[in-house]
Amino acid sequence: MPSNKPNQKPYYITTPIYYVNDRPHIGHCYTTLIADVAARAQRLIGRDVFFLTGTDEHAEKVSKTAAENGKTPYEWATINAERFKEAFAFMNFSNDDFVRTTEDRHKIKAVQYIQQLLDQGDIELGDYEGWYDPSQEEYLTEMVAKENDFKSPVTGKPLEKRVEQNYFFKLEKYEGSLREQIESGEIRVLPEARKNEVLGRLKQGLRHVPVSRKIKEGDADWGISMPGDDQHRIYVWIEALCNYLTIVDNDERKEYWQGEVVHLMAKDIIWFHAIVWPAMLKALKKPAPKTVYAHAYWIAEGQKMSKSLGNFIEIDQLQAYAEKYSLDAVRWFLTTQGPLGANDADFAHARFIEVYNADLANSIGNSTSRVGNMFNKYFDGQVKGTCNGQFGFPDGSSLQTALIALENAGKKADDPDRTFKLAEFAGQAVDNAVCALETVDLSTMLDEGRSIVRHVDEFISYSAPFTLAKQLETLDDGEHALSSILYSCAEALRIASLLLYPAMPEKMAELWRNWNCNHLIDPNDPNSGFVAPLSELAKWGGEYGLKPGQAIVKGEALFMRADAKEPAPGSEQTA
Ligand code: ME8
Repeated sequence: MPSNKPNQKPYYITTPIYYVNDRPHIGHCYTTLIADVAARAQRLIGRDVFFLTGTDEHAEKVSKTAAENGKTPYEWATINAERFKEAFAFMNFSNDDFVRTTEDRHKIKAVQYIQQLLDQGDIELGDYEGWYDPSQEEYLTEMVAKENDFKSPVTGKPLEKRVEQNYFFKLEKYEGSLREQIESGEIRVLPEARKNEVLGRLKQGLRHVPVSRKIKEGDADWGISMPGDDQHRIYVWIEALCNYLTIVDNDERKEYWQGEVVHLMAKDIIWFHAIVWPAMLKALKKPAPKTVYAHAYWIAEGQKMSKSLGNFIEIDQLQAYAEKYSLDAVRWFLTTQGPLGANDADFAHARFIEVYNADLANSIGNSTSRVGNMFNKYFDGQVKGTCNGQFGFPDGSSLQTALIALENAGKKADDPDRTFKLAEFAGQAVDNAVCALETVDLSTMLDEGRSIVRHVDEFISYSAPFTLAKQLETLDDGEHALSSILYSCAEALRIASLLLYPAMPEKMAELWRNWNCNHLIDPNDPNSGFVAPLSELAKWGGEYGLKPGQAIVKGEALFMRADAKEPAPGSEQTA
């Protein structure tokens, strides 16, 4: 049962480590963005977070493309690892580390784990015949190969029948315990549809998996040797999975593996993460990850993205969008419209504009600038008085005054008995958001933030403070009513901004600077830590709430409205 009481254990979130045969694209940025949003949200609720991403370098396809480009594998890996680092810095990811599997800190530990498995008899030498997918560098079972017509299920390229003498990990030994761990929820495979898939495939039985590749003539000198046998290299997948542990398997970071471990990836590689890796961990006598979350795919303008179609959304295109609409708008669109659930999501320009205008320009952007403008116009840019956010009750004189003003202006409220409890509404939204975070349900978390903004919009339309402002002379408590309404709107928006921060750190920090909110240790740095946990920051009128006398600077609108007719940035097409 999810709870809104933050789990106090350290939180360790990872992304796949990406192949460096090529440049990063939207898919790599997406998974890392989701991890970033989750990491920022967990830090916001006050947890000790470690967020790891990085690059997977010892793949055959890396040495092949390096040769095609006239570079050594390491030179080519470095060029692309730098591109990943730059792209991730551009996306404003807050990863605590970036691992390259060519680093000693990874290689040394990975070899130790393989050695331990050899010593224990979990790994043995033997003959192996199977269907190899060279584009994915993995063996497929006979059944999966047949189902896919002996073509790669990911790239459609033909599979190769390979017979090799290899070292194997006895995966089948862990079949029962894996089933138990997944069924009982000790390892949560999310979303639910993926859990059923994994359990279904597990029913077909497990067999041992190769953990090495025999060196062939003409092979590039690339990869880590099997301990005690330099005729074999550690199979890239097995070595890559170890990164999650190698980087925290030391005195300073070891508590992260004892905490809550969350692995994020797309559905293509769930098997390795939900089955092979937990079995290796069991054999290594290490705790299992708590969550294995496999999202679906991005497609582009309705089509699967592929090299042959040349329709991959590259980082340059995301940069062009960010330049035009702001980076946080791109982060927002990808996070809220992406394939976080079981279904693929389409990156379409028309949809981007629709979401940008509806969620950002017309909603959070418009609400904050309206409220800021009213403070400026009516109260010299200062918070006047506080309010408990309740309107329409026997003691809710403010709302009655607003309604009188409305009537004086010749308008009637649709429902004169309507009540508003903004503080309660915002508090409930915060609780719901914290609950949603438990299952990495980031869309719900962000939607709770948006629901507060919508509620404020509704309250503004209902109480019409701009009409009230014109009647101040004729109403006894008009000024008090106006300040109560504006305070309640601003305080609710401030709480909403906390929930929206993980997706839009720069824009929310901009708002906090304009409104002089001291949520961050350094208000000028959207990546600096929070001064207190969310439960304190989000308290209505609490220590971090808006205070009488606090300056509200009008500032520029956070998001300008976008014109749907403008061409998609970074392309010639029109929407
Ligand atoms: O598989 N939509 O690396 P990789 C969404 N090195 N996400 C996508 C995507 C798309 N269209 N395309 C790719 C590897 N991704 C291994 C991983 S981990 C121990 C080793 C994302 O470069 C998604 O996260 O092929 C997917 O799982 C990952 O990129 C695959 O990255």
